[in-house]
Amino acid sequence: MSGKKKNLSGLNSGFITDASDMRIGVVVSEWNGEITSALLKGAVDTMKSMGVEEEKIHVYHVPGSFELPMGAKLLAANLKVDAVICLGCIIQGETRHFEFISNAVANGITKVALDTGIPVIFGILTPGNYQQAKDRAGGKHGNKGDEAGATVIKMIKLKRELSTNK
Ligand code: DLZ
Repeated sequence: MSGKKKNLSGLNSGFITDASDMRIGVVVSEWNGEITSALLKGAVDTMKSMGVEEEKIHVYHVPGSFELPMGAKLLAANLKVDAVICLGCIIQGETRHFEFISNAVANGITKVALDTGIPVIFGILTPGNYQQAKDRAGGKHGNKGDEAGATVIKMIKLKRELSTNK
């Protein structure tokens, strides 16, 4: 995860849609909170810059990344959201069960999206160490939160386009 192609920000350039009526849930892991707070700021700033209204962004926290799929499912079931963003940070060098947690989270998020039919965005860093996490949470490699914020709007737009063509 390095180099020019891997800069995570700037993905919304040239993309235009009306996002003012989009309702978006955000689930944030408390583990590695300094990093996940920066991801949250990136996601919210990007969504607002693309037209999402602040009061339509619903932010909830869970203890760790392992709880993100369940958090996403609870938001999807209980809030009238168009999509959910999951934000977390699992650091390989500091997490003994790195593979287990990362795979469980990726599979869980995929399952929630397919089961509920609403987009659930994977905004989770899986760096080798803490510095690599900082580099991708508002540092020299951009902010994966920005990427998640732009992705959620693109997926809602896609879903709406295909729904109206039925
Ligand atoms: C237990 C654990 C560890 C070791 N590392 C991380 C991590 O790097 N990032 C993260 O988001 N969560 C971690 N957790 C917590 C688990 O995700 C989970 O919250 C607990 O195992 C309780 O289910």
